[in-house]
Amino acid sequence: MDEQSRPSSLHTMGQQQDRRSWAEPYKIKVVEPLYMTTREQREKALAEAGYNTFLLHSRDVYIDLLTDSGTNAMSDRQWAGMMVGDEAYAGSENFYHLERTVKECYGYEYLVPTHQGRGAENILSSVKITPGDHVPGNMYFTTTRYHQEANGATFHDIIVDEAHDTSSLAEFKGNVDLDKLRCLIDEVGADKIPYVCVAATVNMAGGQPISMANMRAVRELTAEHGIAIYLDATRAVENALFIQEREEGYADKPIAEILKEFCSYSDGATMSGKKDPLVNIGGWLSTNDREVFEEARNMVVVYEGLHTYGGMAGRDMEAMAIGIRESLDDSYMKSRVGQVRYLGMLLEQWGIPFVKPVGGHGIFLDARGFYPHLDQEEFPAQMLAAQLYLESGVRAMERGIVSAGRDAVTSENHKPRLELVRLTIPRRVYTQAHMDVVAESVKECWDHRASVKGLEMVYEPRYLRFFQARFEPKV
Ligand code: PM9
Repeated sequence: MDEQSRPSSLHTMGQQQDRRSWAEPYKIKVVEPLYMTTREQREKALAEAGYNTFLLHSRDVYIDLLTDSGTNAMSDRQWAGMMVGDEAYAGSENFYHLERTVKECYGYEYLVPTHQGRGAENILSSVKITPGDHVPGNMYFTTTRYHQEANGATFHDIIVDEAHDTSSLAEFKGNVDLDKLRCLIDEVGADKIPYVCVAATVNMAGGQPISMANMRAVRELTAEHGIAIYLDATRAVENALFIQEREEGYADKPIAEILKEFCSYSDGATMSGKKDPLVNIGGWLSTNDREVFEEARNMVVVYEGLHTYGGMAGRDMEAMAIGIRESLDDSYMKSRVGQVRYLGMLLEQWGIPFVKPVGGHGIFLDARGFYPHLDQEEFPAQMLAAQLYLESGVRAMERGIVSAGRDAVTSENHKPRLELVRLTIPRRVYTQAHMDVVAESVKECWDHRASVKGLEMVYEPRYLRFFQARFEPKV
């Protein structure tokens, strides 16, 4: 129903009640059952999983907020698209559809498909980085930094200081600090910086957006030095909503237009299709640089698959092409972020500490606020995620010292200021009632916070340890 044909009472309600402003612009056609467990079952499951929520069986989880990655519900249009999958080894029709869609929606000239985002990161890092290089970014992301370091670069965090402060209400906490970038260029020289890695709605900062003005300024500064910008466009459409809401001059522009302008300040992008593009698997690397493209297209056949599928089935590429268009619908994006804000609003009323302002894809609980009596090396966020599961069967993810890993040179633990637990909201999957249950479950943990003890890490994998590390409770 469009605004004109809405009954006036509903229309008025729409103006007055927050809830109306983000009601889902879709209805449910297919459902999947959820399973409840007893506390006894959860205690056993958690112990077997070594207190790591990544190691739980999904059958033992009630509401799964581990990640918004690949957990999206596809639309009827996308499922219909799956039926026209062209599974030819070479030259799949669906690849050309995806290529056209990325060009039209994101504006990049060349596309290299990959099995998911880290496949694109691997290729970009190998193509662009020479050992001894430096890659600045607006906060690290786990897989992104891994590939940069594995290719011999040093990562430098150049995000604004507010990003590390859970209570700062700055509207664009994902912004690049231009002075930090300038200092790095002066210190190491522009020829040692193959590209600046700019992420939209910065995941590890709590899904915090970067402004158009800042992106433009980064472009101007790097252009002076001939440095390229590669965007982590994984959640760039979510970022566009924040620009529309908060930045002067964008209130009347559609998200699609904002996205295109935003991307125009970069030379290319890596994409995890499992987020914004509303699919369950897939990714891509795009670029406007013909040389980078040629090299990447050559590498993709070694690591991913032929350059017209890159590890995806034809049907997956079709679903992604359709999903990208759906993600650009303004009413969808408002409901998506609106649901995250609704959960934040519930937690706020009980004074539960989390990263403010609420970001795009989840609520990031501040584990230091829950457990001030725990040292960071007792893994407070890991423990909070475990406690939440124990209380309620809700699964969340640690985003603190465990995720941050160790320094590539000294092997010391990175000790991020942010010690967070992420309640990540899958797209189009859960209802408002689920958010109510989640909020009440977090409240239970909040009420019982004083008696909680820390964890000890008893198994630590070498790479991206948060996925598989095991812990035991301290006695
Ligand atoms: N993000 C997430 O849950 C899934 C894996 S890490 C726990 O947030 C960004 C900003 C991401 C991201 C994945 C990737 C990698 C790149 N950039 O998972 O390889 O948030 O498709 O993408 C996850 P893939």
